[in-house]
Amino acid sequence: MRLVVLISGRGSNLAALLSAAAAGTLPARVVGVLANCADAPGLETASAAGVPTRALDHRLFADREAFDTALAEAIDGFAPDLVVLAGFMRILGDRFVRRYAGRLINIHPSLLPAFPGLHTHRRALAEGVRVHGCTVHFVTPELDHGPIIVQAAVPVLDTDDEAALAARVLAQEHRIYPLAIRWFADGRLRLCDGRVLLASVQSDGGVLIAPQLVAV
Ligand code: NHR
Ligand code: GAR
Repeated sequence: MRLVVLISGRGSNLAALLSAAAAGTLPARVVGVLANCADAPGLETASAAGVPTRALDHRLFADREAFDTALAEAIDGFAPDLVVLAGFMRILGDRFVRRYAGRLINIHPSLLPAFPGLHTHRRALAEGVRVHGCTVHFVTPELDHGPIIVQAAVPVLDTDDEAALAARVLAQEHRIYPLAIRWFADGRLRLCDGRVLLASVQSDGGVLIAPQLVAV
């Protein structure tokens, strides 16, 4: 399983995937890392792990479509089975998303459908929710609305500020992203007619293909 990971910043989710792959708990290989800014710290993490990187500065393109086209060409050069958004901060257009339908996933720092978009931890604190978390989903043209693969929940504490809450959520991101990608690599996970299907092996050795909420 060949993974291409798209980042914009720190790359701690990328690091979690690299260490899971190195530890043998993720049967996949990160074959390329792409960023939309040359100074994304996560590019260093990739290089240190021996993974080829490319930076495509979105500001150098005439419009979103031109950026998306160049990004798709760079991705296809790595011939990935799965494209992984990990803290990638550029909204992708319909054409791009359709090209990778069923093999493009994102991790979002909220319990979707709550708090799509940006500044999720700040908004969760402002709303006073008592439970927050993160979501891995297939990417569809509508931002942060794709079919949900897996979520993790954390409590919101009275003492939390944005940084404390973000750190609690991030620790869960580092667990569920490798998990979801392992399901995909094992051929258990797929998108079918806009629904997430997850296959599970039963105790009698049979395989049950069921909607995700039933199978987990
Ligand atoms: N693209 C599509 N079509 N669908 C999704 O679900 C996507 C996507 C691209 C990225 C990640 C998402 C997140 O997890 C993601 C999901 C960027 C923005 C954003 O507003 C919002 C959500 C996400 C990523 N970006 C601004 C833009 O104009 C730029 C913001 C910035 O640079 O700081 O693209 O949260
Ligand atoms: C993560 O919390 C990720 O869920 C979030 O940005 C952080 C990236 O951290 N993604 C978005 O907000 C996408 N708009 P990382 O670079 O250390 O993985």
